[in-house]
Amino acid sequence: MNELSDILIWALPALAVVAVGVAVPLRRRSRRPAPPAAPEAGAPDAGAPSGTAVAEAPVAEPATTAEAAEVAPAAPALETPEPVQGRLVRLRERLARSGSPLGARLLAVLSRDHLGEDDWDELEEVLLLGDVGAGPTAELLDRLRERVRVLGVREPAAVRGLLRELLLDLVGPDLDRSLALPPAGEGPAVVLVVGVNGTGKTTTVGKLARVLVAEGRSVVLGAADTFRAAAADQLATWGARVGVPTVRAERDGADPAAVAFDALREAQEAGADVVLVDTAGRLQNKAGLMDELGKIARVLARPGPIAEVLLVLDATTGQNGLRQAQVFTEVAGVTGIVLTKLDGTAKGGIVVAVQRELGVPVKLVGLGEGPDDLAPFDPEAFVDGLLAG
Ligand SMILES: Nc1nc2c(ncn2[C@@H]2O[C@H](COP(=O)(O)OP(=O)(O)OP(=O)(O)O)[C@@H](O)[C@H]2O)c(=O)[nH]1
Ligand SMILES: [Mg+2]
Repeated sequence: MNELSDILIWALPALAVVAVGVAVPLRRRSRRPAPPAAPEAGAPDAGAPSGTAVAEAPVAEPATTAEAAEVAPAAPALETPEPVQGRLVRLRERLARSGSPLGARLLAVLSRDHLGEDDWDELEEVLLLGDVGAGPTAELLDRLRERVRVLGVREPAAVRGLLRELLLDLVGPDLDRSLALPPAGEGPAVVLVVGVNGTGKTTTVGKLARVLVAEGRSVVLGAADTFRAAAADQLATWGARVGVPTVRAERDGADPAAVAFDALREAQEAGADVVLVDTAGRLQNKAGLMDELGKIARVLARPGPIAEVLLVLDATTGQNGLRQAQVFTEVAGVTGIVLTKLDGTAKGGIVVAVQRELGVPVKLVGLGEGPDDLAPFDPEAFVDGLLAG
């Protein structure tokens, strides 16, 4: 079983296929860069409806931003994103660390020789605390009890093996979790990123841009969060670090759908493979936000279907986040979930509940605030991480 899981952990999802030896022939930085100089507000597109600007990349690596205006970059100094492969191992390690209260408690109960009623109750409690959700927990325990009884399994290791199998079943080992992106050169494919404020949308867009760059794809970012003044700067900073341009509004409060449209047009003109569109998570009122998201989605879908609508969910908000997510799913036609902050929670069971409630697979997970702390979701690695006590 373990051998099998190890093999599967290394057998990467399509997303992660081409990550090493990529065409990012760049110097690795040992420190976080200074924020890029104020993006040049050149007018690449006279007459663009929203008055957008493209923050061109690459940028120099100045000691100070003041210098940046003067120092013309002789050679672009960009970061080389970490290969995607190693991330799955880190996923398992981090999950093991953050999820250990869950794993340790599960294993503590399961190491008892004979499971009595109190033990089963305790298992239920542990799973509920881990945010697996009431329905899935009941289902899992019913099946586990049945198997233990029918198979006459007694040894703790064998019961643990059964639990692993059932958990994996719940997580859905066969769901397609790859990003539906066409081969390089056939783009631009649109990836729209939505979610409640603070869940990690902008960070995820930045990390995902790095993954795509590492795969050798060309990317354009669209800063369709025009609600917050700093949002476009935050996004442009991510892009500049890996040489990806950001299309942004020239004034705050511009129409986000127009920015999204301009980003798509820029990607088309530049022959880019993917355009990643970041959105706002907060507006004065929820109805306004949903109207706006609907409009962005419609504009982006004009030339053809949107490749992916990724809903970003913060794993630490548990079941609450789930209810909020439902609304987004209805408005934007979500095709995949990005579960962020899994590194900071012992409630990894939320993966199961999320997929159940929303009917959409978890495709990516955020494992920290670092630039390369985004990994393809791998059910085997995830369950092993959960069960590592
Ligand atoms: N530990 C951890 N922190 C994360 C992760 N993803 C994002 N964050 C942090 O969460 C905070 C919010 O991230 P943002 O990307 O700004 O969130 P957002 O959804 O764009 O927020 P709004 O633009 O306000 O809607 C930042 O401090 C991120 O560093 C993750 O996977 N793990
Ligand atoms: Mg944001």
